[in-house]
Amino acid sequence: MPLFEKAADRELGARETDVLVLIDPQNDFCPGGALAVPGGDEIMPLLNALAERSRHVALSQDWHPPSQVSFASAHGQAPFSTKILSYGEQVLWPDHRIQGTAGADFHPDIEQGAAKKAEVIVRKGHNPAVDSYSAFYENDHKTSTGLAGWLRERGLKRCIFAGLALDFCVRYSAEDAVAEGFEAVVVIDATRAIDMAGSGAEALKSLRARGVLLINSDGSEANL
Ligand code: VGL
Ligand code: ZN
Repeated sequence: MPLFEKAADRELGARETDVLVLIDPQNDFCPGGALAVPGGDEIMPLLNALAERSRHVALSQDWHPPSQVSFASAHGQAPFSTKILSYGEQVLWPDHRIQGTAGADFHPDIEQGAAKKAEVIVRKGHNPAVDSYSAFYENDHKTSTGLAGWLRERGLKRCIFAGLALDFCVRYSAEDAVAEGFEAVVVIDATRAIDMAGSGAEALKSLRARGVLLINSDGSEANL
């Protein structure tokens, strides 16, 4: 079966019920930042281009207090190690995206572009005791950010995800979108992965298994 049954799928974001959800396009995830994702800065112009052609735009912003349970510094452990916390296994990260700091700001391209069009900005990870990868739920998989309700009340049905990082916040956002009954698409060339311990490949496998459509920004099948 062809990937694109409808020509409209090549116009991702153009439908009245589509929403482009740009995940965490912030300074700390770009080269030179506290938790730099390789090539993270390269996708910003593409995120803006997607925003321009999208009917609705939402942004998420990783927004941590100065001390957060996901920070390695809070546990005296090495960054990128893991720890079992009350809500499950958590990767421990370098301190990043602290509220009100330059690292937590959107990348300057986004400030000048997609952020101006965004109808909503969802901040997440502000609970000191629970991290939040997904833009829908904290990592306890119970505490809602309110995004699903916002989307429903606005009558939006298809979430098109791009941003950082593919294997953490983009992945879990897309998976939660499906769990909440939305259609979910990930625009692969508009993401970059952290790719620790095989997390990139695992994310793609899991996204596919949950029925998330993986495509490129030109509408072609993501060649993965
Ligand atoms: C993210 C790790 C920690 C992300 C945020 O945006 O993918 N990953 N905080
Ligand atoms: Zn974070």
